[in-house]
Amino acid sequence: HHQAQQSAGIIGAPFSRGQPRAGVERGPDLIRSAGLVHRLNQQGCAVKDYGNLTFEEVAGDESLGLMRSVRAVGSANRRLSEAVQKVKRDGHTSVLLGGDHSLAIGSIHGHSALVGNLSVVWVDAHADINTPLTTPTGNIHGQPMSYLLHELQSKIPILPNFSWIKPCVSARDVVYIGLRDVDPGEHCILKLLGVKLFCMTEVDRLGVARVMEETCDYLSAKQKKPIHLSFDIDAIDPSVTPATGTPVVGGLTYREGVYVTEQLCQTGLLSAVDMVEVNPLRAQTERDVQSTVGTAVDLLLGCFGRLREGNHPSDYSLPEP
Ligand code: HAR
Ligand code: MN
Ligand code: MN
Ligand code: MN
Repeated sequence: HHQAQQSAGIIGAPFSRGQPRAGVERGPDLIRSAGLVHRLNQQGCAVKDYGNLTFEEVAGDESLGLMRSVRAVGSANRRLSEAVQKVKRDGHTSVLLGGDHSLAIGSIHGHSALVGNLSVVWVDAHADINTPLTTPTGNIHGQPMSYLLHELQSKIPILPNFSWIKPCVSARDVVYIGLRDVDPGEHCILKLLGVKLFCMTEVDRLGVARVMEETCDYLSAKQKKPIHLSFDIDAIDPSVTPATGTPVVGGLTYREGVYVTEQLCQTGLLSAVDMVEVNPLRAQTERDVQSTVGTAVDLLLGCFGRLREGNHPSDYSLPEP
């Protein structure tokens, strides 16, 4: 059950315009400072760090009804999509360090542009599937899935800097894990499209082992598509990962989160990962920041083959006396 090591191509996206709270743009550098690259190398994973994207100020980005920073989100994601395509072209598993979850638009778009049809595993307290017309907040980090799904295209209005986005994911290829704060419009969409989901009720009922067994069975039933894991740190319980913009009580434990990443890694299909919504300015204490960032790193290590039973290189030779 040991997977061949995959290399990681890291992209930092210090971007926060998909939501109103400052600080989430510090995510990429914080996660790197916690030793991500070194620890991936230590576990035998080759890493290329592509550095941080830079995002120019977008002039005249006035609100469109409730929707804020539409042009900035559109152009940042266009950049990100290009960057993910480059990482995939170079043969790496793409690792997006966010930034807010609106970045999933460019990350999934770019991933799909290079590998074709893919599966999406969305681990989040929230469904992030509001359309610009159902959003109760106008925050685009609550909407990325709506732009990506083929089935929702007739519900999406024309938006500035969004015309490059081509829907690239089918509802049947999506699995949600960890949901516990879903808006009425989102719930209607999820039921209408019959999206596979394991909300916290299902995690309670089945346990995480069965949730992951069913997730992997569901995704490999038809054909084995590359998997895009979009991990919002707020999926984990805020007692563990409090440094995030919209914490919701009653989340996944640290162990459940790590188990999700271990099992997805073992499929051998994991092709891109997003780690988003780490916001140090939302923490009360430095310890809260460390707990949140440390958990984000451990989840990423799990994606690249770290096992809690321990690991050793395949060429390890026991020292002889
Ligand atoms: N559903 C709400 C909205 O659309 C809040 C969702 C945003 N929070 C997130 N996304 N962190 O996962 O605005
Ligand atoms: Mn083993
Ligand atoms: Mn969330
Ligand atoms: Mn999210």
